Amino acid sequence: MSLRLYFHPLSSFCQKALVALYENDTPFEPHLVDLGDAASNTAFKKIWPIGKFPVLRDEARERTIPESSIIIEYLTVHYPGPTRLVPEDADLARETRLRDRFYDLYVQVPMQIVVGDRLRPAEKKDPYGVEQAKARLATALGMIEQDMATKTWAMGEAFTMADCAAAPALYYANLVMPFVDTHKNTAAYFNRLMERPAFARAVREAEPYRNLFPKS
Ligand SMILES: N[C@@H](CCC(=O)N[C@@H](CS)C(=O)NCC(=O)O)C(=O)O
Repeated sequence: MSLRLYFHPLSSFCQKALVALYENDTPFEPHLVDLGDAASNTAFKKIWPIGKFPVLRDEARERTIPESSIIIEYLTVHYPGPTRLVPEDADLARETRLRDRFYDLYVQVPMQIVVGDRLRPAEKKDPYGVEQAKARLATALGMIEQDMATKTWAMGEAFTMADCAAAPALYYANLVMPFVDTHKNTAAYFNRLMERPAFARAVREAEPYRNLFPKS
């Protein structure tokens, strides 16, 4: 098998890459990275010293591809399937990338700050950072609520990379700042994402690790 994905099932950015792979039934070898295990951590950092997953390895092309969006771009070019995750049209592709960036930077990243703070030792907490992250997340959710008033998927009728990013971003954002009772368009979009087989599979596969998620 040519493709190997270094990942952890609970990780939101890894779920984003998994949705892309599952969406097109792209065969790959899953390689679970346990950052809590010194040997696994060291081995992974030899592949990508930054130490963040997902990372895709393509043995056939001798390429190592970090960063969830870049992985999806790579799959779209070299392992295309029935769901075209980055549109061919340049303007639509740019719009897709903007929404992908939006979900990564303004939903996932603030969500990670809130969750990351829960894992910090008591004397290293950053309440002001958490406050700022929650404010940014609230702004982003308000914008999504307007954006999703009339659309099925983030780009309209076609499921794209932007939805791969949105699915885990909204899943975890809802645990940090529940929105389903206050943002009806976002909630309806989130329900559609939850029902999308590729994301439903990623959520199901993360279940055995759910107890690792810090609730507070
Ligand atoms: N920009 C990266 C972000 C990846 C990322 O933040 N991954 C998290 C898991 S969701 C991670 O590796 N965390 C471990 C760490 O930061 O040490 C991407 O899009 O792939």
